[in-house]
Amino acid sequence: MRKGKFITVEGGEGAGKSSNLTYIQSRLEEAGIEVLFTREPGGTDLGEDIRELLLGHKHTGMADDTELLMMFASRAEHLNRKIIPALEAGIWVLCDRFTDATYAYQGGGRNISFDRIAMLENWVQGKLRPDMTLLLDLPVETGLERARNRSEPDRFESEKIDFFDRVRAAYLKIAGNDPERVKVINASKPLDEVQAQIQSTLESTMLKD
Ligand code: Z5A
Repeated sequence: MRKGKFITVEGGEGAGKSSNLTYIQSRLEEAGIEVLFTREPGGTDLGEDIRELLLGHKHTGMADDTELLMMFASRAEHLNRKIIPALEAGIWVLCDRFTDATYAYQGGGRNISFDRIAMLENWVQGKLRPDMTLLLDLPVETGLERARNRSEPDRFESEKIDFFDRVRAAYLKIAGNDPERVKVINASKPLDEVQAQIQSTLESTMLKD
């Protein structure tokens, strides 16, 4: 039986997930909530090994289906070993990316059909879905510009701009289809304004009672 809440944070390149995840965790903890912070792909020892294979440049020509299945292999491990036990213990889970990223990157970016992804989602997750998802949205060019000032690009960051256009469009499509769960945050604003939007969204949803 689930008792904790499951919150995920999504967005394209340079959307500011890292900058805002710490902020979200602090707001939840200030409200007296025990939070497990984790990420995908990864989150477990095995998942982090899979992450290295997925993001590194060793397997640059990896088949799209291999990439998709490895995302879900990492997720199956993460759910069974970490996410579900935490939720059952009443701990809230705050996850940096989850299955919406698969729809956006493998679905939108790589053109794998949403139906095929949904089949794996149902298999691996059963009925489990995030209670709330914050989608940090911004124009692709702005995000890439921000990301360029950081570390060496990983395998995904090395994609061309039309790939990221499809990723963004897929995220916005998901949000349009599920507005109750997915809250779109305008991430092109300065950081303090982005965090104000996040705070007011948390207060009107997860921290309402
Ligand atoms: N992936 C996938 O394909 N399928 C899946 O199912 C899953 C994932 C789960 C790894 O994700 C990759 O896995 C990801 C998709 C794929 N593709 N890529 N790349 P990741 O989340 O680890 O990687 P990332 O997207 O590159 O996240 P990141 O490195 O953590 O970036 P970020 O969190 O979005 O940005 P940031 O580091 O917080 O900010 C970037 C810069 O902008 C930084 O200098 C900040 O100081 C600055 N910043 C942030 N906010 C602002 C504002 N508001 N104004 C100005 N500047 C700002």
